[in-house]
Amino acid sequence: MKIKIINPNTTWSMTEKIGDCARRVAAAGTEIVAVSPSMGPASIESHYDEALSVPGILDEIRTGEASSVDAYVIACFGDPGLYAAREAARGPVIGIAEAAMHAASLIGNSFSVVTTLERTCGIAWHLAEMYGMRRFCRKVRACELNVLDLEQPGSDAYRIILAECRQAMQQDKVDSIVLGCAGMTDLCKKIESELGIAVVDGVTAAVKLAESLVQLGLKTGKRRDLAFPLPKPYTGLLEDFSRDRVPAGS
Ligand code: 2AL
Repeated sequence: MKIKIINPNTTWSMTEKIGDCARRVAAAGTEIVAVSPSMGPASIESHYDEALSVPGILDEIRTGEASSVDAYVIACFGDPGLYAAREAARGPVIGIAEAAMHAASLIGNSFSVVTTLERTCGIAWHLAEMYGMRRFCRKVRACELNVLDLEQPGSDAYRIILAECRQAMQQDKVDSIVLGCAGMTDLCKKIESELGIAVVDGVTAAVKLAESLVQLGLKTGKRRDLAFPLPKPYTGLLEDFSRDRVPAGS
């Protein structure tokens, strides 16, 4: 099967890291294609960034639909454009916050999220609420790191994230820690072995969930809320998103 992982920011070092970590957990027969859209923000750390990342994500879904992709992962912890992407795709589309929170809820009764900037904590709480994960989520903790600090060799990012995870473990009394940024995917197992607590990374959790759904033959429902978008013209910068027909099989 083919899983397309869309890193909605345009920082390719992060995209490559995400692809590498995904391939490490993927089953032997799974092809992982990791991409960044051709348009979008360099990093996503606000509602504004999220909104402007969505056209690029939908463009990647459109090309994926033309190249036999079985499932998609949106690899940004705000899960930007998740439902719009589901409307445009036949196969499953999984967001990494959604995947990580659900995985954490299956291995314990409580988790804390450790994310990048304080200003993104509201986004994580909003997602927890929307996914019915509010009762599992004890705290959303920020490290006050910019997303792109995670891409700087020799930065203090690992030490700062590890310290925040340790605080979460000791103060929040949780069963697991959810990493709140796709750029933290490579740190997951290192933090886990350092602290001795389950650490859930959304990128790898989403890949395994996507594989399961594809193997079960489950696709995105096209009968109601997530039906393909109606054909209509879009103007200006969005002209290329115009649809003249609903895809077959809807
Ligand atoms: C993210 C993420 O996962 N990728 C990105 O650019 N921004 N979210 C976050 N809270 O740091």
